[in-house]
Amino acid sequence: MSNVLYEVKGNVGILTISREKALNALNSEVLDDLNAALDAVDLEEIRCLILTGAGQKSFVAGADIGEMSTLTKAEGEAFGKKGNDLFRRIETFPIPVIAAVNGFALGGGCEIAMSCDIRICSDNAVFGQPEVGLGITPGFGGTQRLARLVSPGMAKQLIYTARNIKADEAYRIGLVNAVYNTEELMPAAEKMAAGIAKNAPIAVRHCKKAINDGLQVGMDEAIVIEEKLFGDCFETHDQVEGMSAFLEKRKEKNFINK
Ligand code: DAK
Repeated sequence: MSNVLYEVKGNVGILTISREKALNALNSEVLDDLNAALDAVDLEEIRCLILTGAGQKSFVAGADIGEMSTLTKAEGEAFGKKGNDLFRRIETFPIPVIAAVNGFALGGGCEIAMSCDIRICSDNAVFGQPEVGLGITPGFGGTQRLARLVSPGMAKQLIYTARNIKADEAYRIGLVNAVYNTEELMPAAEKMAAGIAKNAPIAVRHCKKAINDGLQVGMDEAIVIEEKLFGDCFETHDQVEGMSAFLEKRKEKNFINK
């Protein structure tokens, strides 16, 4: 049985990591199931994804410590690559991915949340990179993404001390965009996703690509990336539709993802 549930609501897909007995910890099977779930996303229809964890206690409590405990060097590298490939796939997935963090987001859990475009969380969420306390480094991109998302100094403090932080501190340092009561988290995620899904899909995808790719290079090169993607929009139906709606003072827009 799959450890990942996939539900579609309108143009929004909801991926739920469902391994509640281990607080949704990521073992190889969960990583495979997440990959398979992403394969199943119909990019013609789905315009935004939400990633969350089953239950009200944990988003993802990390990579599976039981599975990792007996790995050889070669197996450790292979496990790291499997996770990194998946997380990079989420990060570069053509449509936005919102992490709805509903509890523990530790180690690999914090790392998978950071590979998403946007993070929001419940007020019982706990974030941290506890790896050095286990004798390892973060292995699914934590050293890189945390330093880019918050600040190098704050990332170093959190990673070196292995200290967990609560939702309010995660909000204060900019790791999450907003904090909600547990019962308000998914409605808020769905509302945000629907707000994204109603916009011109190709334009939204191009924005994701422009931001992601632009952050990898200097400003002169970054601005050229933006120019090209901006230009591409003028070959789309949805650019004509969006601008016509404005000029005709029409509220309803018929974006067709073309
Ligand atoms: N792995 C496996 N099982 C886990 C788990 C995890 N990360 N976290 C929780 N569980 C399991 C527990 O073992 C327990 O199972 P049973 O004993 O019932 O069979 C069940 O979930 C419930 O957990 P607790 O009984 O511990 O629940 P509590 O409420 O008391 O505590 C907790 C919740 C989240 C504070 C605690 O479970 C905890 O500290 N969990 C571990 C958190 C953690 O350290 N996570 C980071 C893992 S390290 C790499 C690739 C990846 C990584 C590194 C390198 N390369 C290959 C280079 C990533 C590393 C990590 O993510």
